[in-house]
Amino acid sequence: MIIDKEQIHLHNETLLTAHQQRLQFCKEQWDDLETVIGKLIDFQVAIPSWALGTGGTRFGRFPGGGEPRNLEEKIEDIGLLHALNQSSGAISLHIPWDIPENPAHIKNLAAQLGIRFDAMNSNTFQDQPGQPLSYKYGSLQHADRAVRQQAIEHNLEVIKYGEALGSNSLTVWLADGSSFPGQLNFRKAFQHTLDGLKEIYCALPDNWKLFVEYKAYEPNFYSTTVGDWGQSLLYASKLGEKAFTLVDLGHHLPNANIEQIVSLLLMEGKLGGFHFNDSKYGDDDLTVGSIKPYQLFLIFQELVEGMDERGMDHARDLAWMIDASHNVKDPLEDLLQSVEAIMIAYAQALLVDRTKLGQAREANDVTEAQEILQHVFRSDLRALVAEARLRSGGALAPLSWFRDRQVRQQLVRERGSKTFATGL
Ligand SMILES: [Mn+2]
Repeated sequence: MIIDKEQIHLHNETLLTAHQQRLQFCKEQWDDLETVIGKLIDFQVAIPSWALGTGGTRFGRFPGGGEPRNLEEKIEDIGLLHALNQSSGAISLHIPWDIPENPAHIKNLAAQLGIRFDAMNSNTFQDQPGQPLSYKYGSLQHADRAVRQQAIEHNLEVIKYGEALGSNSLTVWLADGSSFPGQLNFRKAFQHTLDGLKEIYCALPDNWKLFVEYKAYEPNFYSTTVGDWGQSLLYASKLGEKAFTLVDLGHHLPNANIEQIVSLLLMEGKLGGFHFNDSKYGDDDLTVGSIKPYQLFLIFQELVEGMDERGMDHARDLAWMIDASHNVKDPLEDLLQSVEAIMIAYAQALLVDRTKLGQAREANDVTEAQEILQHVFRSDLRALVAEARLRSGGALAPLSWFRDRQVRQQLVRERGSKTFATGL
């Protein structure tokens, strides 16, 4: 389904007066909004191919119909999101779920929709049909060299697919670990994993990055071989300058101070990528900003401050991606909400008065520091995000557009009500 730009234009016209009033209100409160709007226009968040279908748990999955049946339809869905919000101009693929049979055709289709290929993702957390050896007891950490070799070769294959599509990074998330005390020699598991990552790292093309993603627990429940940012940083530091830590919001133990983690990783030049989602209990994969929007803002405030400190380009120097798998919402509606939440938090972070915050910190004025942050957090900046969309050719109200035009119903008619997208 391709969106007609004229339809978006007509939709925007009906909302324009109200939008301009809200924008004017922002302009009266804040200085230098043109810079902020320019940065919002540049900022793009990649959508993973596996978030386009309804997620599930081990207890069940309840697909909503009209899910993309193949890679082409996944790209079309992201094209639809991007046409509406102009901030979803990248796709992150997963191998083997998204093996491109004809890379040139796939590349061309994505280019037509203004979509580039973000990080490639390997999968050694499941056994695939016909796979000779099992990952039941891990992949790169495995006691058996042959299993480790199979996992390494899979990652090399993922790099090849990525090269064919124009991606320039590989994200490795390992489910490796142990579920019971005594199961694993921690040092051996680490060393095997490091050796495997070294072989993968050596096969990276010159302009590629390797992201080492960590996760505290699940599917293993006693130890995880890349379990936290310290372990990830250890691997990334030993691997070399093309290796970075990737932070996924949902991959921490409850109440972890993620804003402090990103601040220190940026200080070390080792933060490479970021996965957005939200959670109440663990890796819940909920809509970004649906549970802890203040935490999201605090993280963005550290991201922006830390990137500026190093002279980094907000839009290009980190890999931004949504990593969610919601069970009960329309995936496309959920992604529109997630991108909106990210853009709002980013806009808020851009408007923090850092000079005043610095002065408050120097004076140990804790109350004032809180006031400075919460003043921005409690300001309604949705009109700024909408203005960035409007100037880029997107819709003023993407979710309303999606519902009013009955996009999901159209997709169900095109694809059927019993479709299953590959994913989690
Ligand atoms: Mn992730």
